[in-house]
Amino acid sequence: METENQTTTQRISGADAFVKALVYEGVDTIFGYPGGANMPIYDAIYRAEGEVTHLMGRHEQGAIHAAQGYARASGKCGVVLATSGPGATNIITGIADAMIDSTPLVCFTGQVPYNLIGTDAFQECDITGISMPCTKWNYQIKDADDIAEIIAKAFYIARSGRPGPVLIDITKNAQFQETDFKYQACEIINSYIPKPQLNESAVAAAIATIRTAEKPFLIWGQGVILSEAEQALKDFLDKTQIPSASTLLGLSALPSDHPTYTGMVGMHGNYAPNKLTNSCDVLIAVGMRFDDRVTGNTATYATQAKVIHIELDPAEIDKNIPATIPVNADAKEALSAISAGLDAQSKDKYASWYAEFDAFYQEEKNEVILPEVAPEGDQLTMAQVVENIAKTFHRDAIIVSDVGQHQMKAARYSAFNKSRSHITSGGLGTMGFSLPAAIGAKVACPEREVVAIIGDGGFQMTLQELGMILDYNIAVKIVVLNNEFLGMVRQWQELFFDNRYASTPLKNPDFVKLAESYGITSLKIDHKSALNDALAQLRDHQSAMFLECMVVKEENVFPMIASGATVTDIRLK
Ligand SMILES: Cc1ncc(C[n+]2csc(CCOP(=O)(O)OP(=O)(O)O)c2C)c(N)n1
Repeated sequence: METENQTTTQRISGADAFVKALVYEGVDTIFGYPGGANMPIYDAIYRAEGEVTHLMGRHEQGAIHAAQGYARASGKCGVVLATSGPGATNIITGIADAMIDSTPLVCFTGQVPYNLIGTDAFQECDITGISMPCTKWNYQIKDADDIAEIIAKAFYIARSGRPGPVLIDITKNAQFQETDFKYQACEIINSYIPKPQLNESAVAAAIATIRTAEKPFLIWGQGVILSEAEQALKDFLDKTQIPSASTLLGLSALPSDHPTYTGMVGMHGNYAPNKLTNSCDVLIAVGMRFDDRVTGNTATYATQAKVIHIELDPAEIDKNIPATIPVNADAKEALSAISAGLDAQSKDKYASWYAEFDAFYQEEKNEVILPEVAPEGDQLTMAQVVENIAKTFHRDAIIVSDVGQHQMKAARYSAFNKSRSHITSGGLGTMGFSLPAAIGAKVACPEREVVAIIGDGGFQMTLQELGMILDYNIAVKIVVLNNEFLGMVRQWQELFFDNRYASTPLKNPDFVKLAESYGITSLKIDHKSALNDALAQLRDHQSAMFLECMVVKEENVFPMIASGATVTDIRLK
């Protein structure tokens, strides 16, 4: 519990009340950007010296992605503060990203004084209206007396149940106005039930179905991480020995070398788990939402299987794939309860079923993995760089990838020992996410190595956040995989638009000089013989370091399920 209650009242300004409320919620770090409509709050943070640390982004989008990285790495609520109008709209991408990836965030925006609302005042914009479809809850505070109660509610809603972003807009008059401050943490809201009760008959049905399964298959998603069900998942798999696979956002919930692990599902996932989704007789889906990047064509997805869908959010059940046995519950509780009703098995029980996975894995290894990680010649491939990052950092770093080909290579070739070690923009696919999110992750986990893996396109979307590294001396390691293309779009142009590379070749600046101009030690390599030494330098460097790797220009990401195709149609080339 991060919250604490206060019994006595104090007469203070709304802005001071804001800071106190944050402290009561256990917030130690906020990311933001100042402006006219949040100046009283900035002044209160300044005066409260040391109570909460504020880190200034160089753009509000950078600030909110940093808050997201902080939340994803730590499991705590990320907090962001922006001014009104353009400051507020600049955080919308991050809010939408946090909503679809279930990231707990409380976003604060300044607003013009209440008496000016509706007058098209300077920097007035209806941010509660704009953010309504992409927040879990939003509210406009117009009176300082509401600050404590609304902030308490905001944190409760953002953190509880399926986490998500909340936006609180505070008018400037409310920031100046005095209020009798008293803090009471929020523990219940009528009509909001964050956690459903485990349904015993659904658990019994799941147990009976898994007992009789001959080819069961378990796919887990980020819900496992969000409900801290990592150990329950591991125990379940250790006991049942059922083959398992992760979604993109579920990566790192289970160590990559777990004996039941068969790889990642999805458009650019591994061959075997994708193919065999359409062969299993029971599909156990845990804390995942059957995203279209996972299912391909839903009409032909796992239609042969009985689907046991364990999911906290009732809206996700039957949304994309009908559940034979819906288990609307917290993943940890459900996995533990189902596991308790099953007998321990050895892997032999499913030997022929595992053999099917092994055969497909061998095919993928020969056709894709080996040629990518050990290519002929001295050119660098993305896979080589990613695989060697995993080795050099002893599978122990937090990997924060951006969006594109390198993201898929980072997911495919990284290896994880600990949960919350893979952070990426999964649902929204936001280019520019990685650099600021890695900064936020490093702030949250200063004891861990954080490596941002970024494409040359995505790097240019938020590279101004190198300024945060300069300002606060944040020791993130940045690896830009430079193919001089918007690679993922180029790949689609090659495959589906007859090689017409419309607006995908990139003319890049001198990234090394640029990073150096922010005081960051930088290195560029273009040969595989230089890779290991460069990565060792990156690992051993005590402060931030930038490494640009010139990689094969027209490399593709395979396997691939073409958009809208069936998972079984996954291609190796
Ligand atoms: C903000 C945003 N704009 C556009 C896209 C569409 N998009 C997806 S991947 C991609 C190319 C990314 O190129 P780069 O960052 O160089 O990475 P690469 O694919 O080459 O690894 C683009 C343009 C996006 N995901 N996000």
